[in-house]
Amino acid sequence: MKKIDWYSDFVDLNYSPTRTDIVCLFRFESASGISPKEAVGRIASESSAGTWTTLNKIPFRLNKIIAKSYEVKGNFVKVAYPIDLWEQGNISQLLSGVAGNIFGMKALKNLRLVDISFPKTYLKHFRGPQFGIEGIRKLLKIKNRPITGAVAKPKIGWSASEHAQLAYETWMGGFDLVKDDENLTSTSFNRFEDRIKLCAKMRDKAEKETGQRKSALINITGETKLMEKRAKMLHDLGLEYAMIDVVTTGVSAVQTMRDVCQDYHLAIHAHRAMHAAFDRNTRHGITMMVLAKIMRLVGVDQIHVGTVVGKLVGSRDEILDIQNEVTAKTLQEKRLKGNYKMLSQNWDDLKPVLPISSGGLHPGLIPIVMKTLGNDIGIFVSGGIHGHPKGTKDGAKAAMQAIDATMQGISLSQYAKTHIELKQALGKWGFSKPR
Ligand code: CAP
Ligand code: MG
Repeated sequence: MKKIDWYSDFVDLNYSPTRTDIVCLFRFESASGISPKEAVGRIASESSAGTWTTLNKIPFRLNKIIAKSYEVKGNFVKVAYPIDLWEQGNISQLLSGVAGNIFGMKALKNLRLVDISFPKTYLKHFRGPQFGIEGIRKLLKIKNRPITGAVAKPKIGWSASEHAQLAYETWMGGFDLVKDDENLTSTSFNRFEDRIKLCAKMRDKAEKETGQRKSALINITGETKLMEKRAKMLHDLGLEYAMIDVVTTGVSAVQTMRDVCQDYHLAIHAHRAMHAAFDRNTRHGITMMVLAKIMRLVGVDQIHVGTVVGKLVGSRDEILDIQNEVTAKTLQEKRLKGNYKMLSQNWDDLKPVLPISSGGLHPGLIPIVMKTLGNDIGIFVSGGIHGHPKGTKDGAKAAMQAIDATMQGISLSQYAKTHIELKQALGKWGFSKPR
């Protein structure tokens, strides 16, 4: 067996991936003194079966499982990974490979995992979304307008009963969903057990009074056994969703909860708090698109994708790519000015995930969000309703009026002439973008 040269043997520009390879797209910057070929050899080596030095003996099968950097264009490299490198259904192990040590290699100044393309033979070991967009719309009986939701604000501070009251006002203002904030799980003044009982009661009251379906995204985030216990409590109260902070709990915990939520018929709302720790720097880390793809694979039903115009970072282009990735059936490879942006992906029969646009929104920004992302989304307006001059219920009404106006193609200024709550919201926030 030829001695493996640990780096150049992981580069084969004549290689073309088989239909069972997993392909990763990286953007890399070599450290000084390291050629691009050495850099891409190290990326493929360290993320598959190599090490930093040649070894006295190597397994006979090594050549069959090593990754190959096979296409280099500028700062972009595509790496193909033989499927036998990966344990079926184990997404944590995949990330330990393609998103592990390589980020710390001294041979690279920066490295960004831009996209991963999963072959059918890998997809088939994952459940994917239980409900998907169609199932969510059926659950809430909302045919084609955006699904609406709001977080009780401030994030933390209300007692369980105050929280449930705020939820009631939000539902009575016409919103479909109320959501716990990402850092609200259970506190001495707002215990999980108390909050869900009171929210379930207020939800039934709001449904009776409005004749509309209402639900709550209760944050079950915590240790996995605790999340399982909490999911059962939600199910026993007839609530339909479990909210999980998918980054802080970890992909394996989400995988476990996907199975649990199947048994309890709970839709999963994925909050992505902490994602900006690794996806904000465009030269290093992991894109939100990769995280969103993994969450579709594992099987969440709703996921935050950004707003473009709100208070948190996320360019229009990036957010549209993420939205496409979680909703489309197949995606073609995409390049921008010669730079790779997205690999092709066939999602087979994995259901689409509802993209949630949230963060710094108020009624004045709703038209631009709908113009950018369409109507097959969730629009979450939180501070933007609780900060309404006349309070939460009128704030929710104002946001619903902004959606109605946009669905009818009427300008907000025109619609506000006959809708006081919208007029008051525009009086406070206008069409301003928060920072
Ligand atoms: C929004 C929010 C959400 C962000 C998360 C907040 O509240 O509750 O967590 O939307 O960002 O805590 O900021 P506001 P993203 O509507 O009052 O801003 O959706 O980008 O993941
Ligand atoms: Mg929040």
